[in-house]
Amino acid sequence: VTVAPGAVHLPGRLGPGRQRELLAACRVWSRPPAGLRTVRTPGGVMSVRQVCVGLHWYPYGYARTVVDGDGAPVKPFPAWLGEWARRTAAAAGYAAEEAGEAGEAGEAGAAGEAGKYAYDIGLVNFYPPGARMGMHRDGDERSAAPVVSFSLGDACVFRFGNTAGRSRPWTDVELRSGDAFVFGGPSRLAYHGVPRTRPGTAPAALGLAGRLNVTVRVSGLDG
Ligand code: MD3
Ligand code: FE
Repeated sequence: VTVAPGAVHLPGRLGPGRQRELLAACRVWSRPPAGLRTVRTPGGVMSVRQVCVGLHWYPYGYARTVVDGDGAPVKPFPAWLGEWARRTAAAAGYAAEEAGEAGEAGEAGAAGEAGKYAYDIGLVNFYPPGARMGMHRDGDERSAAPVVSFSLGDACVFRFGNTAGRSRPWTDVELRSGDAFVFGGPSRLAYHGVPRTRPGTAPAALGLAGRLNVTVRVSGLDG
């Protein structure tokens, strides 16, 4: 479902088994060192708690150690998460072959490999009941590759705005456990936020109280 140019909602992208797998990974990533932490921005303390793999996001940049936590090295970004993101981006119409410095379609081997979106960041947001995320845009990545988001647990209201500022017009979309959302092209720098979650709406079998969102991104930084 295309919500705005470049913004594609894929409801039910992850079945129950994949949701359990991703949740299990999030639980491992959340443990110290370099585990779940509270983020302090110049504007105050975020109600969402966060953990990153691959690269650590802090206001407003990326680092290889948890600069606003325990200083430990960030956990490695798993190859499977990059595959999930590439396949999901492809399902939303973003063909991996268009990325990077790939040659003509059909050209020999290297082009296909070099052309893959080199996803290297997993950013996990945990929303306890009552948590929200204010309208913002994500401009710290030096890559135009689409951001892929996976939702787990409680449903939420996701607010997708415009590139001009934090105010209207916007579109509110309900995101549920297992949904994916892909943001690329003209939507990549749009303002967005999560004004509320819906506590108690997580699938009972998942065993998650609250909401988790995993965004998969390309930093554009050298390995
Ligand atoms: C649109 N997370 O981590 S996911 C974030 O549900 C973030 O936790 C929200 O906004 C959440 O930065 C929304 C959807 C999302 C993620 C990244 C985007 C939308 C985006 C980057 C660019 C444009
Ligand atoms: Fe964001």
